[in-house]
Amino acid sequence: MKNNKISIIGVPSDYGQHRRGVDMGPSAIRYADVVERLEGLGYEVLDEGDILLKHDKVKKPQNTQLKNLDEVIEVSTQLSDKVQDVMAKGRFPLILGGDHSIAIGTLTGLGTKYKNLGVIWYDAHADLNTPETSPSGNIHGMPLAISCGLGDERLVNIGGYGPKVKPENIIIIGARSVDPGERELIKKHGIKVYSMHEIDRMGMTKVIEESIEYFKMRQIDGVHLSLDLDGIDPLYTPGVGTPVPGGITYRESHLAMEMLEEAGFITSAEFVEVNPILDERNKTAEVAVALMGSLLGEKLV
Ligand code: HAR
Ligand code: MN
Ligand code: MN
Ligand code: MN
Repeated sequence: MKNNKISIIGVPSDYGQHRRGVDMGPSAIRYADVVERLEGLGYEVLDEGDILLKHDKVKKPQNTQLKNLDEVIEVSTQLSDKVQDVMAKGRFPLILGGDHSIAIGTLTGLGTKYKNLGVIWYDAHADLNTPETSPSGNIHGMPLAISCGLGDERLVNIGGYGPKVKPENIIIIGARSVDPGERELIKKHGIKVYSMHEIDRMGMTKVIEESIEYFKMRQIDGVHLSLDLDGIDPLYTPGVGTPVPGGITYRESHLAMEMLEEAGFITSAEFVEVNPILDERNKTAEVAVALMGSLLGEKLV
């Protein structure tokens, strides 16, 4: 990576889903020595601290198809501003979640700078639900749809504009739990997906080689990696709210990160869905930090 300055932004939000504890993800990742790991690679690392969440978690009447809507809007708006500050300082934004709804804020911030952003969505899920198709009403199942301009207007237009990304600039890697409405959107909008089937058949090397070529052909002006730890097999990352068996292995994930690093085009990253309450001895946060190492240039020899 060309940028040698990294800013870490913690987003302790669990508003996008119903399991408590994912709000402790940023702490768990810091506890796993993220700053030390990246400093060890020669980066100048600035921990910008956490986004402050003002809302208290009192139960109130819910929009059942958009749970915690107001809170998600507030977190997203704050995070977007923070991402823009970090980019204005010429630093690489590294965002620590929090559940995956935070990607709405990340992409809102990034979209103010990158007009043709490529997005790698490393995830067991497609996160392409709309309020109409969502089986849960959990917004962490919607951020990719929202960022493409599909779904509730208030979410689609966060930051005063939308959409934030082009569906043709998205590559989903690791999908193995896709809802019927999401499948339709994938077909309709030409979103590129390497599900577990393709990863098994082609191998991760080919998947990433093709992804790099695809982005070059699309003439992207930046690439954001949005890595949901549930993309990896729960054997390695048990500390996630919605584990799905049959996932990407630990080594395949390192290989993917290493190849993306070699391509030299990642301009921001986020690691989400680390839930230390569901974890085994902080294993999931440690995997997250190890993968950040590979993404940012750590070599075995
Ligand atoms: N597709 C399901 C829903 O929308 C489950 C989404 C789950 N979770 C995530 N996102 N962790 O990747 O409710
Ligand atoms: Mn909580
Ligand atoms: Mn996700
Ligand atoms: Mn997921």
